[in-house]
Parts: sequence; structure tokens; C-alpha cells
Amino acid sequence: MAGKQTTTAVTGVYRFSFGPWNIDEGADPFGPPVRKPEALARKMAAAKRMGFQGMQFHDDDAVPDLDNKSAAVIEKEARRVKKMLDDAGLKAEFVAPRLWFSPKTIDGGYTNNDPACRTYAIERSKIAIDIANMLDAKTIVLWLAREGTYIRESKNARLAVLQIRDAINVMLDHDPKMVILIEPKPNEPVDSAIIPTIGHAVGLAYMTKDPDRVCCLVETAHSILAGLDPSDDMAYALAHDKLKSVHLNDQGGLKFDQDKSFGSYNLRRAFNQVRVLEEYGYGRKGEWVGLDVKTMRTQKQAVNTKHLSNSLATFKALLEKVRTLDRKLEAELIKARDYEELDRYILCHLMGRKY
Ligand code: XLS
Ligand code: MG
Repeated sequence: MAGKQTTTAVTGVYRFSFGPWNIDEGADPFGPPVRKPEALARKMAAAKRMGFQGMQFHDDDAVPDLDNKSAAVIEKEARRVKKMLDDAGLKAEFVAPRLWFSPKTIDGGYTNNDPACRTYAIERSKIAIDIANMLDAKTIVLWLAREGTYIRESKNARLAVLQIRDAINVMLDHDPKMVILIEPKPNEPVDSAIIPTIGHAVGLAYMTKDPDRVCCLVETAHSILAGLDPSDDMAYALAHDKLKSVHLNDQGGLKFDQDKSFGSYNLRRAFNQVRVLEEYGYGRKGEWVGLDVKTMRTQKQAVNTKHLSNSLATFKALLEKVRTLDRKLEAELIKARDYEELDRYILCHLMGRKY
């Protein structure tokens, strides 16, 4: 039953992951790459060295150019990546179908106005599930990048919700065990997303034929772009027992999607995200902590992974802050309804000042 646990006596158990796209070449819409690409094997070695336990993949991170490969070649290449993971001592957390690069997904995947393109999106998602199985990943992630509109009149938004539901049902049928995680984002690259927030994602999960296998991934920056507090979004999904992964990062308000290092913009907001995970006992059912952070464009080649190691270090430092919070004092201040004093105590605690 969703949300059974109401006490705070448990602690989390944390495993960390990131994706190959989190060590990038620094290109943006206004400038070319400024660093050389790193081979997947080097990214895996960096993950291990920095203390990560897993990697996340797009289907074509594991099997590049997969639209032009046979099933046999896809399998051979996916198994080679699995062997690389084994050799590096890493697990694959998830595989995500990349439905935003192909000419067939210019107008979206599952909600494309062209039925042939919708079919492509569903078939591609089935291949992503097959690759996930080959990598022994337990989840697939749907970041619904182009499932939305550039102008409101271009799609029927009610129908689009049902199209996404139907596509998920096909994926659930394709594999009896795979868990599907929806990663919502309100905008960019589209103007308006069909599933913009975690509330929409949870609602959609209950519309599918197997709601227990349709869950969520909350990304810090995506919540902030929706004007919401990421820890509250996480709490909402946790109350439904539907938070199965997170993409921790940071974001300076309503700007382009920044994917800054975790805690780098708002440490208190980061503290509350760690706290909500810890109080649920996050990770005990195999949930991962993903760090979906981006290298600053100004960073040189030799130091292109600091955003990852820094984000991990910040998570661990904030976990320490959560675990050393004076709960008795907090309860007294809540009882007295002295939230000004509670505010002060939290700030002193975060600043490491004597209270
Ligand atoms: C977007 C994501 C995306 C997914 C997987 O924020 O990082 O790449 O997690 O498709
Ligand atoms: Mg993400």
C-alpha cells in the first residue's frame, strides 16, 4: 500500500550513479565543443575512482547509431558494454530511449502527429528495454523531451496523455518485470510539456495497466523550472512509494536548464532534498541517487569530472548535517510554533556555527 510508513526511524542506503552525458564536451546552442570526447571506458573508470557504484545510459550511449543496426549487432554491442561494466565493478542503473535526435522524433515520440513516427518511438522504446535487460538494468527512464507542443494548437493535449499511456502499456506488455520511470520537465526543448510535473507523472502512472511498475524520477532542476520545491516533489512521489530514482543537481531559478553541481546554488534546498530521502529510508528498495550535473564550459579537459566528485561530496556532507540535526530542539521549536527560531537554528547548523 502506498505511503504506509509514517515514522522517521529509518536511514537511507545510498548508491550513486551518473550518465556518460554528464562528462561532456561543453557545446551549447551558442558555441562549439571546447573539450575532447572521453571514451566510455574512461568515463567508467572515472566513476569507479570517484566512488560511484553505477552508470546510467541512453539506449544509444550503450549502442551508438542503433537505428541502423540489426538485433544481433545490438545484442553483441550491449553485451560488450555489460562486460565493461562488470570489469569496472559497476552496475547499470537504467536505460532511457533517446527519442529526440532522430528525424522521426522532430514533432515528438509517443505524441507525434504522424502515426508512423509514433510507431517508431514505441519500437525504439522496446529496443531500449531489451538493451536494459542485456545490461541487467532494472528500470528504464522516459524523459519525455519532445512530448509537448511548440504552439498550443498543434496537438490535442488530452489525446496526447492517452497516447503516452498507451505507449507505456505496450512497454509494460513487452517486459513483465521492467519498471518504467517517468522523468518530468515542464519545458525545453518544447514550449509546453504534456507531463510537466511529478504530480502529472504520478497521475499518469495510475492510468496504466500496471501502476506498480510505473514510477518516477525527480530531477532537482526540472522541479525548480516548474516553480516547485524539489524536496516537496520528492516527498509527493515518496508518499505514493513511486520515487525510484533522483537526478540531483541545482538550478538558479527560471533560466535555461543549468544542471549545476548539487547544492551549488542553494545549499538549504539541497539539504532538504537529502533529508526527505533519508527520512524515507531511500535506497533500501534498490533506489539510486543519480547526479545529473553538467561540466562548466570553462573547465579544462584534465579537470572535467570535478562537478561529479564535488556533487557527491556535497551530498555526503549534507547527509552528515541531516544525521546530526538536533531533533529534540527542532521538535521543541515546532511545539512552541517558534519558526523564526527554527529558521535560525537550521541556518546555524548548515553554517557550522554554534547555536
Ligand atoms: C534530462 C536527463 C535525461 C534523462 C534520460 O534531464 O538527464 O538525459 O535522464 O533521458
Ligand atoms: Mg535528468
